[in-house]
Amino acid sequence: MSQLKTIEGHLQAEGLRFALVASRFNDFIVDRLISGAVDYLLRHGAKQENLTLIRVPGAFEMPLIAQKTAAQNQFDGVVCLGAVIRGATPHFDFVAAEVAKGLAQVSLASSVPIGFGILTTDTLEQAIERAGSKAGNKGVEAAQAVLESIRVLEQLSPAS
Ligand code: INI
Repeated sequence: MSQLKTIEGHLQAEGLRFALVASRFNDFIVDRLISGAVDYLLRHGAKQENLTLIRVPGAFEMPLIAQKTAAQNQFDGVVCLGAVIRGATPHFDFVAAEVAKGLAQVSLASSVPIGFGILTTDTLEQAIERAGSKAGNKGVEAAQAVLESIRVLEQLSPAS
């Protein structure tokens, strides 16, 4: 593989501006995702003054706010953070499906990298595990994915 011409993103965030769009719903989980994402970006060279936190009510509202955020031309990337946890009704399925589909559309339509740091779990315990304990931190993963995507896009021509 090493002989192939390769385009890949480096993980240096210096000079980049990020929006973190985070839901208030399940905020005790989401706050850990925010902490993980912020910590990751700062440790990779981002400046605190270049990080903006935007709060939204729940995951369902996230695609619209992410779309408006991406359209501002103020941010190089948008990290979306939330937690959709299954309850006793089908509400979970509708919210989880809409946020995933909506954020994918926003990313394609805006050409701004959107990180999908939305936990979709069957139980609260699974969410806790993915918010900074034994199964990692989805906020960190989403921040890294956005940073890497920004750096890849920089190397591709605007027309592609
Ligand atoms: N929003 C979430 O972010 N996570 C959830 O687990 C959740 N559940 O399960 O209901 C949730 N619902 C609220 C939804 O995102 C909207 O904010 C609400 O329906 C108002 O539009």
